[in-house]
Amino acid sequence: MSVAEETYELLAPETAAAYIDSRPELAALVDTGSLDVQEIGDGNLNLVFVCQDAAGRGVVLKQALPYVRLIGPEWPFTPRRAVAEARAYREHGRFAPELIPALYAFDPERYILAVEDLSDHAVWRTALTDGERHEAAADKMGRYVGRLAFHTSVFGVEAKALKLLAAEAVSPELCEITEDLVLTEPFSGAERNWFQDEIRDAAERLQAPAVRAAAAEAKYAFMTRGEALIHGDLHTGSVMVRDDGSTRAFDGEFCFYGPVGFDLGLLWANFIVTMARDHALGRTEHGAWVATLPVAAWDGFEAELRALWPERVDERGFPDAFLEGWLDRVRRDAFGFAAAEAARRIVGLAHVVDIESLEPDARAAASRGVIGTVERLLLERDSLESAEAVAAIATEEIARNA
Ligand code: SR1
Ligand code: MG
Repeated sequence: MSVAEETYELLAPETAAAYIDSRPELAALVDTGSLDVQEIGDGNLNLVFVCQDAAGRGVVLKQALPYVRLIGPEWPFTPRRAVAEARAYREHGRFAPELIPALYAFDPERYILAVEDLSDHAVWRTALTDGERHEAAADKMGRYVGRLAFHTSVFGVEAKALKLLAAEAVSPELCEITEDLVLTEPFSGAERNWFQDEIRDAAERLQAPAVRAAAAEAKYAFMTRGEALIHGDLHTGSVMVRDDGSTRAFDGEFCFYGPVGFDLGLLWANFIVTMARDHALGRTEHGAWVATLPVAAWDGFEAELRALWPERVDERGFPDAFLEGWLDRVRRDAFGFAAAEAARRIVGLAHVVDIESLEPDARAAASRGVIGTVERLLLERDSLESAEAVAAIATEEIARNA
């Protein structure tokens, strides 16, 4: 069935209780007689209902719309992305249950996921934008990537079984969004790109031949390197944080077998835009702390991977000497992906509040700083030897463009 032909009933706040009652595995979670339902979907794609009863028990219902919410029904989009998100929670839940929300149920006919209510958490992007610090979050998200890099790859899964899992998880429409919006359009121009007039010169530098060639290399890696079942959209708006250190990656609808460096690169890019915001607002101390996050995420990733490495299923085929080169290549990939993600947050379709909520002059300066960082990450990637380079370059470029 084509996307356009798919019809299914959309949830509304007034129908959520009846829906929960109709599913025995959900009915026990909340008292639908006293249910308060709020639609809070503020992302680009889906409906999200927080359903809480008078005793404070809750469940979140997330339903994929048959179109891109950010644009409207004129951009039809497969709701089967909910199938991918259920897969992410199920697979990643095997080895990282404390780092994602619990999946209570999945309804493949109406594309509804019922997941743990994380209302006592905040979206990490919001927390960072507000100048908050969550000390453990970057390390934990790095460890999450380390675990999925091991447990869903040739390191943790027998080779034939892995090929079948990867075949089941192909997700062409979701990948196409990333290939277009993140890895192509910031570097080639597109009608749906938008940015302040004041930064047109900087935006146009992203289309310089050497920059385009480097971005193309990142796109090629994304399209050809099916290493592990990655999250696929691990920006700071896809992470929930709580003051006690609880950190959860959610919104796994872009998961597919792709390059491990993509998840790390998205984290890095979104730290870069927060650094630019902090500089624009004169939040020196917070900015200095955010500058430590790229290394924290990388170190968490590397520590987790190294700890799991002795358990690999094919020790004969992947000797210890292989690991160092593999880590170097993942880090190099991540520089390219971070650059592409940062670029699209400035000139592409989907911008971020970190930058957009700044006053015009500050926004332009912050945007220029991010673009300068993008150029250097892409053009200097072969000489960058550690994750420290991300914040070092961003610090220089943000200050230089202020
Ligand atoms: C049209 S979808 C735009 C973006 O929203 C999602 O969160 C992904 O990041 C995607 O690229
Ligand atoms: Mg999302």
